[in-house]
Amino acid sequence: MSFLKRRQEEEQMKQNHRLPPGQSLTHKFPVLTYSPNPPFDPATWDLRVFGEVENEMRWSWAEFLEIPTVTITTDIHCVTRWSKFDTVWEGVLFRDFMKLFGVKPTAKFVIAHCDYGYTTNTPLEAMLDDDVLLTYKYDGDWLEPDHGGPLRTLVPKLYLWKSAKFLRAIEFSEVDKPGFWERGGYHNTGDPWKEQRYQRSGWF
Ligand SMILES: Nc1nc2c(c(=O)[nH]1)N[C@H]1C(S)=C(S)[C@@H](COP(=O)(O)O)O[C@H]1N2
Ligand SMILES: [Mo]
Repeated sequence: MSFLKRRQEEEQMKQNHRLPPGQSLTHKFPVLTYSPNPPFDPATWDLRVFGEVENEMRWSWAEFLEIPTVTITTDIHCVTRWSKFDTVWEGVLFRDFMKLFGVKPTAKFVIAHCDYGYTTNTPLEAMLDDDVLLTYKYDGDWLEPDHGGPLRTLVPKLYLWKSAKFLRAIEFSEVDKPGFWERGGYHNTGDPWKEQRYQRSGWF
């Protein structure tokens, strides 16, 4: 077998191992939003944190940009069956962000609230991983509105609908509160490696 052929096969094996079941690789970056992109005015935009926290807080855009960031490279997986490898994101590490206001031990779920009413729920535990961000830069540039700019959550270990675009508030809750797609029939957890795509309780 030629050197090149072997390298190609190795690459393929690597990709197969990285691709969750039922997914295919894309080099594009598809856009999936049920709403229009919200207008963004840096003078009036804010991000709020509320619920089971020690201090409910609010950041203006300028204040939010003061928070230290990290940059990560990660694979992302959409329930519509595309995956994209090695995407690069800069943002605030969620578990560091939590130290700014303190989370009460009663908090068990994180609910992301977005412009136009999109919500998505995630167990707090899943938000503590070292790849969960509040992100505003993609591939070195400001996050485009199509991909959730100015600010979105990034939870790469779950299907991408759990990564909330146009994020405006984060709720820490004692009880689970299924979000927009979760109420619509998407799986409540959404682990791509377990193919947790849909559950039968929703509107389809
Ligand atoms: N606010 C908001 N966030 C959202 C959505 C949405 O419609 N509104 N769609 C979700 C879905 S279903 C997916 S697959 C991803 C798509 O992210 P992308 O458009 O950057 O690929 O965003 C998720 N976050
Ligand atoms: Mo999606």
